Amino acid sequence: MIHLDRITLREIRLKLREPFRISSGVVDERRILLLELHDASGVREWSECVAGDHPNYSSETIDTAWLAIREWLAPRLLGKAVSTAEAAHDILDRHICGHNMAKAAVEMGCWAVAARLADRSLSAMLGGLRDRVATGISIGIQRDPYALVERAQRAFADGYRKIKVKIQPGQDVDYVAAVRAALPDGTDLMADANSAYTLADADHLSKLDAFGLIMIEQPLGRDDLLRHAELQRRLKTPICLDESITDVARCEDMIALRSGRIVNIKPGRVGGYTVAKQIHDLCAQAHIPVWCGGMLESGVGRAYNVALASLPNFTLPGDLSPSARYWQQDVVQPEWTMDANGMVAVPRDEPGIGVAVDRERVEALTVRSEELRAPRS
Ligand code: OSB
Ligand code: MG
Repeated sequence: MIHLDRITLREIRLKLREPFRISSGVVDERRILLLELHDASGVREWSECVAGDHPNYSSETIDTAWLAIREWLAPRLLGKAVSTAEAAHDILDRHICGHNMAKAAVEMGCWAVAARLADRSLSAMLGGLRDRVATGISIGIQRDPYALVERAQRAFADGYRKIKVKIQPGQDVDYVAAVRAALPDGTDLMADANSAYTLADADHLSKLDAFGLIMIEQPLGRDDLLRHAELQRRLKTPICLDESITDVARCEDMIALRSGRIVNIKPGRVGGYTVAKQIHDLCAQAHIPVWCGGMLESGVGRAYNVALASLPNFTLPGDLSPSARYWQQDVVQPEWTMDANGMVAVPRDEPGIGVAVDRERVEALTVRSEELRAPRS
């Protein structure tokens, strides 16, 4: 039984080592919402809400998530006994539209609390099998192709097993061509457009077919499954959907319409682990490979992504870079590291999320906090 009696919300600010630019905006300091869930048994665990500062990736932001958790989500669980984290998902989801990242932060925290109560790792709790996961890097849009090549070559030398470059109109074909020419043959390379194109760009996008990309991620609009299907008919390169896949039904639609051939699963985007696992299982049945995306998480959110990526159908490297790629210093110990073969170890021998949060550092970085408790009855 999970029986939460308190949830602490905190906003911390963490400066990225370099600004991260995608087609819809740039981040140089991450505003991060951390949750600490307190179970009546005395067990505590941390979780992270992946929403950003601005509604450019989805409609959510850290501020809408804070409101949703305080006003609608936390009150549904606080003071109540819930049998499993899946049951917590159903309680959070019922008659509340959207707010997936807010729901996910609470629901995934319940998974970690349940894992602690069972003295198991998050990975084991989910049914993960791998003890190491393959890691890719997501490189933001750079000033010019030379800067991108330099960045990609450095990533290749670091051992990353997949290199993803962000693109947008005007910074696409030349950039990808330069990177492809600079990397050894056979390097797994892909591009992510974050919805920057329309179907009118199909001929232009088909120029990317010349570079043997393993996929192009989310070229068109979030709600554009039909147009993605049309674009996929016109491209050799497999389309991978990210923003579009917000629940199991959207993934079924993608498969039925042939809007894409690969899925990026971000647990935050789909409301947590329960749905992430369902999408994983659906894709496994349909022979659709999946990989775990990232949202520039701190070491707390990264723990949840690494555990998810240990499930069997995560057959492609995830956007799971080590702590040092993002931050001067992470908020967890040990920090997340990657070996020279681009693998990150899954902490399968540790209960719960598998890393310790540096509480003093979190305190020092906190700009606001709020305690949520069960309403007195
Ligand atoms: O589209 O995958 C994306 C970061 C913020 C918003 C959207 C995306 C990303 C990334 C970052 O690509 C991946 C990472 O966390 O390393
Ligand atoms: Mg993406």
